[in-house]
Amino acid sequence: ALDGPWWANAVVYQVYPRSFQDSNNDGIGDIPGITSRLDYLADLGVDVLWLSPIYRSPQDDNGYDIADYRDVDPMFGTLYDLDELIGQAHARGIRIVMDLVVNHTSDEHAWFQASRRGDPQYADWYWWRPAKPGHTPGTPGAEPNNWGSDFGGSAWTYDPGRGAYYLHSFSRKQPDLNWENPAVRDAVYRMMGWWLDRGVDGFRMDVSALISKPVAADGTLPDGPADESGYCNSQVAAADGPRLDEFLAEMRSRVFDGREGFLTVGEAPGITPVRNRHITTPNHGELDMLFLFDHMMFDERGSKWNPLPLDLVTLKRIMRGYQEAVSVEGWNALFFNNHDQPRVVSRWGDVSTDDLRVRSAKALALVLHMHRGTPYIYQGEELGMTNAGFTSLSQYRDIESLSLYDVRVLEDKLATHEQMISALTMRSRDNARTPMPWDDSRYAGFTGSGPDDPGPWMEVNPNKDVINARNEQRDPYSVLAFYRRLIDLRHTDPVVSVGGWRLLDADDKRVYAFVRSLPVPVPGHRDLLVVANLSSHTAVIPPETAGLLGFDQTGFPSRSSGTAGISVDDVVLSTYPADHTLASLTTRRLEPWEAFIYRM
Ligand code: TEU
Ligand code: CA
Repeated sequence: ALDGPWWANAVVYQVYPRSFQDSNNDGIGDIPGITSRLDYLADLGVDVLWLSPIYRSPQDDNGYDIADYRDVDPMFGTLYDLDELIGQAHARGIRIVMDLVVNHTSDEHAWFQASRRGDPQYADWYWWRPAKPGHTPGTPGAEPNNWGSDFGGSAWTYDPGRGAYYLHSFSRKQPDLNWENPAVRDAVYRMMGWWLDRGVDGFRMDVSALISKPVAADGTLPDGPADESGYCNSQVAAADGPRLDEFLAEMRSRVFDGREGFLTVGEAPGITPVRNRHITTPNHGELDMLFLFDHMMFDERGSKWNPLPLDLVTLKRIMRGYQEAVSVEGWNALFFNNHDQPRVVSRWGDVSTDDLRVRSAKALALVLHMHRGTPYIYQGEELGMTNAGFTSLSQYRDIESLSLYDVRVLEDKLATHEQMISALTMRSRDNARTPMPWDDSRYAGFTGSGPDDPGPWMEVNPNKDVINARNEQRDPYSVLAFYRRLIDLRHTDPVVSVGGWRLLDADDKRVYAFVRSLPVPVPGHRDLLVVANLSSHTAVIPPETAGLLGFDQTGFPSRSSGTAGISVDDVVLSTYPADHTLASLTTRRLEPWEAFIYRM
């Protein structure tokens, strides 16, 4: 009952290299900077470090556009710097997982250059298609189908030299690779093996759900249902294509056979929980776990640019779907944050006062980390970092934010300037990309502030005087200290790592509660009850949960199992002092953002 894969009690930490630590004061984070902060990560207790892309790249999409898979971008350092990082991480017992961006390359990659020229060896490595019959190539409406790029506009760009369109699910500098071509797959697998031989421990596979496209028998790619932009986002049109399982299984056997101790996690918007179970069931030999996105896309109307407030009942329903689909086979990756999402404490927490920010950051962390699955922490989340607070377009750097502003405000007139600025404030990816605040100095210890230093590539969050690593390292009640406790609990308590999960009081609008328990009783391991008031109001512990705490149906402690016998030692962790939570357990009343783990 206590067996699980090694990653069941592991916690992964994602580093966005550009914004983590600058070592040479050019304003951009780099690999030696990450190495210099490994002790911070070891102290936090994380087991795996996932690095967003550091490969050679024109940086059109901050490195998610790769021009050479076997080299490091000079902006981030050298291959030898990376060897040093891998060695130093391993010396601290931390594994390194690299980002693997192989749905597309940069248009500056040698493969695309050769393909564009029509070089016979590479001609078929990308998705080249003719204009729609009866249309003049390169004119509006002549695109091969109605697929839209995630960054706005058509997913097709006409190349006059080659006389055809190429597909790009993201920017026109990110052409999609043609996975139907076995030579493409072979090149990818050999590159992956090269990195594993160099010492990396696995891969996070970018948009892994997109690699198999729905090709018709005549070679065309079919139209999909159009959204408010008039296009069908290619992430919708091409999600979970017909050969996905085949490609992933081939990759597994070609790259990983005979290797051990590695981790594969796929980014999978468009994959359902049931398909997640199939892909992550070990004997299907595909991927270890996936990032699903339903819980990142329900608090919006039409698109992420029309955000809605948190509806907790819906969030619970989605999370329950994820959990129940893999209760017997398969696994989950757990996350509320990454480099593409706004900060969760600004999104679903309460940042109106610092006290509420701290409590809501802890409550959200507690809920996430107590699910069954492998938790991912995105840099700065462990400090309770908030959104960037930008108010002007000139503060943004992200290609998505800037190009969607143009499309929605200037071209399609779907939003006014004010509406889009306010949408960006809530949803821009740059909210997660401000430099890591290490201390309260001018640039937060991220980069130099000497007279000749250029300063950071993106503004430091203005609240760095309050929210920074040094402050939180000194404070035993900080968000950072709380994350340390959560990680420690996963390392030491098998109920957390391999226990089952059961939702309580699904319809309660404020309280998120569930039970974790081992499938068969094991002496010394008691069930854990997780109760969290995810609201800024007081809340009543709802009936099903109260029943487990020994309240009878009239709401009073029943004589047999009442809360009378419980002690502070049964409160494993709480966002309030343990004796306060003990009192809450007897009154059935929860403070705003009061969240705790109770050993039953
Ligand atoms: O993101 C793909 C993805 O799922 C997008 O929908 C992403 O969530 C969206 O841009 C947010 O609005 C991956 C990377 O994580 C992202 O940084 C890259 O820009 C993208 O792929 C292309 O490589
Ligand atoms: Ca640098």
